[in-house]
Amino acid sequence: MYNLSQDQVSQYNEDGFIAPINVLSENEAGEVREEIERIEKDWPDELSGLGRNYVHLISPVFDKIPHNSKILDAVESIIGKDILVCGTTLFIKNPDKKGFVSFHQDAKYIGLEPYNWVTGWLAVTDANEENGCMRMWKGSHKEDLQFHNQKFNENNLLTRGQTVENVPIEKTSPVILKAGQLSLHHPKIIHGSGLNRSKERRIGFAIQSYIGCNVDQVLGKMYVQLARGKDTFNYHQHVKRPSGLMNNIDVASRKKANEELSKIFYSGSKKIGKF
Ligand SMILES: O=C(O)CCC(=O)C(=O)O
Repeated sequence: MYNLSQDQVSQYNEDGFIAPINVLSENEAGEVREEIERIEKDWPDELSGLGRNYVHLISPVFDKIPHNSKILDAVESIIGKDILVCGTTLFIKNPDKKGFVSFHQDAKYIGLEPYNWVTGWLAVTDANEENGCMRMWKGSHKEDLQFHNQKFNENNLLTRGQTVENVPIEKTSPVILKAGQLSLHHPKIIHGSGLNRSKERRIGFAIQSYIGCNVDQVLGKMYVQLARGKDTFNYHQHVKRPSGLMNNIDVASRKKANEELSKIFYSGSKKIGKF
């Protein structure tokens, strides 16, 4: 059992995140990277734009991640034993690009209520200050949701370029992870990440998010899988786990899931971004 200790749960409640949690070996993380690069090579458009979402529905290698029992043990310590996976997203920063993630709170536009949910971020490559690891503003999850400026800026990896302005960088903590390690963060914590100044890709596999089965989607429709326990509320559409890499049926259901997700992301917005 890899449940969090009492101290770790207290730390999560106090800071709004917990890291590092050892999940995959370096080799296993390397296999995930290979799978990403195989898909990029053989199906060049598949993981770009909106296609960076719900990737666990098209590849058994990706599918294994949100169902990993070490992650689920830790998640159970935070949201309880009935756990649904309602999304995955690849956050890739290539060294020759200027990608960044503005400071934001996940709960602002995602429509998941109540906040009995947690986001996992698995480092597929090392993540450090040089290559633009996430930075968390400890304790900011204890405040209400903040105003977000919707900037739709070119290199921002967020859907609307949603930004909490004037975050004091010196009060934020870098989440430094080795490939295969995970962080877990709270729906309301203010976090973001800067440029990749290294010569290698920085790849994060976000499980956004693990929700308790009591969590509803108030803005649209979500495709979920039962990861542990029971879904006693049955609020969401359940979707099958993939039977192979890029099988037609799986690709079609992921397409539907992404169309619905896009409606949620841009609910109430006049403009649509590229993800
Ligand atoms: O990958 C990043 O740098 C940011 C990801 C993020 O904001 C998230 O997973 O909530």
